Amino acid sequence: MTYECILTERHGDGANGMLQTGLIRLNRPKQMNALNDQLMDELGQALLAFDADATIGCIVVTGNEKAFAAGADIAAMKDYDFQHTFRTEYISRNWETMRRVRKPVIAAVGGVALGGGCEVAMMCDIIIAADNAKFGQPEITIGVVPGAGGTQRLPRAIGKAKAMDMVLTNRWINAQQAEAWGLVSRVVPADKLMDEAFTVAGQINSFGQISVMAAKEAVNRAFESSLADGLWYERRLFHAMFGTDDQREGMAAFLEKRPPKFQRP
Ligand code: CO8
Repeated sequence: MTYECILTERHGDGANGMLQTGLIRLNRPKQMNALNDQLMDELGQALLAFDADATIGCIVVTGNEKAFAAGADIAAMKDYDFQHTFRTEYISRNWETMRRVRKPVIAAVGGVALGGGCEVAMMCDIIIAADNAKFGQPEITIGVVPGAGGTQRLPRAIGKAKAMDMVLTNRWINAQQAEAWGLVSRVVPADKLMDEAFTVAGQINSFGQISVMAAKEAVNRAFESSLADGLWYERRLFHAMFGTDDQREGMAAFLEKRPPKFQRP
């Protein structure tokens, strides 16, 4: 598959049945990786292709050292009108693809993650930030509001007060604040960003794939359900794990004091 607005590669040699990591690099450097329709289409296709590839365990999405992404492409959308966008879902039809991905997706964020860029990062399961990263929702400054989760995922991540501050005043936060506020899970020096992302992905890849996918599903459920429903769902998934070879192998290996050999494709 040839893409124009993203680059893809596989990371890891896949030796001894080790799962590999799929890397997707947003690649419109002249536009600070502004997210146009083509880029979002390609991102969705690449995500689904890696998700369907049995040799891939995790996906890393990144940009470049200046920009993860500076938001939706303002030049591309400036002349849109409501009737056209509503009818065709132009600009929104391809922003939800990430939700269909069942394997973990890690955002490795260097530079700016603004507007739709911050929203794409928040769609991922884990955000690792370079120490030069900046997060913001500047839509208010160009006469619109966030449109891909900024008003929904941000308050869930950092709470209403801070989310309101960012969305209403165009307050940007740096990597350290983002970590302290709970938006990102790790901050590393910029030149170590990809090493860290691949280390985290490699660690996840070493575990049983079914339990990894089930764990992702269960955590995401916490944002979609009541506590009682979520706890019920988690318990059912926990029970279901006892139908897997990986559960038998994982527990046997622990008791036999040896590394587990989880199922591989
Ligand atoms: N769209 C289009 N082009 C952009 C964007 C963008 N979002 N951001 C930067 N660029 C372009 C600039 O126009 C410029 O192009 P050129 O060289 O041709 O003039 C080039 O990238 C470099 O940008 P700057 O010269 O401005 O570089 P600076 O280092 O001075 O500033 C910034 C970098 C801070 C990133 C600045 O460019 C900026 O503020 N960008 C806009 C940020 C913004 O407002 N983002 C929000 C956009 S709206 C949005 O994301 C809504 C998402 C909703 C999705 C809904 C889907 C359903």
